[in-house]
Amino acid sequence: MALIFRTEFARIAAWREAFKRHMPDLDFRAWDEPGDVADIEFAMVWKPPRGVLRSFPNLKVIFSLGAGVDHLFSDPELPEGVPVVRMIEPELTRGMTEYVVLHVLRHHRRQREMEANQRERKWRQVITPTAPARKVGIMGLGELGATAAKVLAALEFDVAGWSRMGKDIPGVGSFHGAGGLGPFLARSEILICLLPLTPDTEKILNADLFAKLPKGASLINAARGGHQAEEDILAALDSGQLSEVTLDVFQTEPLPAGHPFWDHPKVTITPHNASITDPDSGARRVVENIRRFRRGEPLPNIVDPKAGY
Ligand code: NDP
Ligand code: OXD
Repeated sequence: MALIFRTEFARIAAWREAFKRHMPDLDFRAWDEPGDVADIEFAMVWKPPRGVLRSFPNLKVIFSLGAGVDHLFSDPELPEGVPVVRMIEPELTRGMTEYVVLHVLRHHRRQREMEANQRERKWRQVITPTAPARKVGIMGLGELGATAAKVLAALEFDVAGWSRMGKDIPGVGSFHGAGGLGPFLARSEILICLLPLTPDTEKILNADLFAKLPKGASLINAARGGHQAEEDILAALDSGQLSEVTLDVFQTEPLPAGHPFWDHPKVTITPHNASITDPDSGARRVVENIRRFRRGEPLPNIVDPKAGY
């Protein structure tokens, strides 16, 4: 029984160690040393090159190294009938909650302005509303969005979310579907995107959507670069429709050196590290699933290929 592993990050040693700890008899193979591909039953991958997963004839389960699976479903040669299990593990969720809370608080308290004032030695008190008077909107109320929403609600922000189906989360308003989007946007002063990237959500963060937000709203996108029309973000910042944006993800990653986002005074950039799967907790989760699979039990978090998330 072999598991082939692929990451873009230089943490392969940590993953190898973690799998050894949690399942000592697992034959862990790095992507560039696959050995006899007939042995490979499991793949745990991030952005595998197109078509390669199809070349493992006995592949039983594909585990996504990330919560998002667009990196797999964009492969037209993804082997049919092999279940794709997405990553849900507590440290990934925790990391995203930290990111969202950090940047919501920065936007809420207008921290960018304070830092700009400090650079110019300006003593200027900026008065901001209280948390209950601040309306925060989260697009996507799944594993990550719902957890962040609950923590923001515990800080007493006025939080609502938008999803495909309505949700019942104490202290969090719920909007859903195409009909719910307009009213949800109309109340969102700080908008957070935690949607999966699917054909329905591609370029959803565009000029039409920004026009439906209150003037001067701000945006945090920690989901995918494919959600954002980057020219429209720049235009909305220039017009004042958006007051600031925090972006963890981009249409092209790494963000090209000449991109106008880099030195835009109203843009905060992070390098797609809002949250990264933790090797110990991620390997533990995959090993639990391999054991379930061996016992013939159903696996949690199998992606519906039709929905794409
Ligand atoms: P989930 O699948 O748990 O949640 C997705 C949410 O989006 C659900 O609430 C779903 O609605 C909603 N949704 C999906 N499609 C639509 C649509 N067309 N209209 C309205 N709502 C929609 O995903 P996670 O919370 O685990 O992760 C979200 C995304 O975050 C990932 O797909 C990934 O791209 C990104 N991510 C980014 C990271 C980073 O470091 N930047 C780290 C980890 C993840 P419903 O509940 O009704 O089905
Ligand atoms: C993920 C990511 O999808 O890190 O988990 O982007």
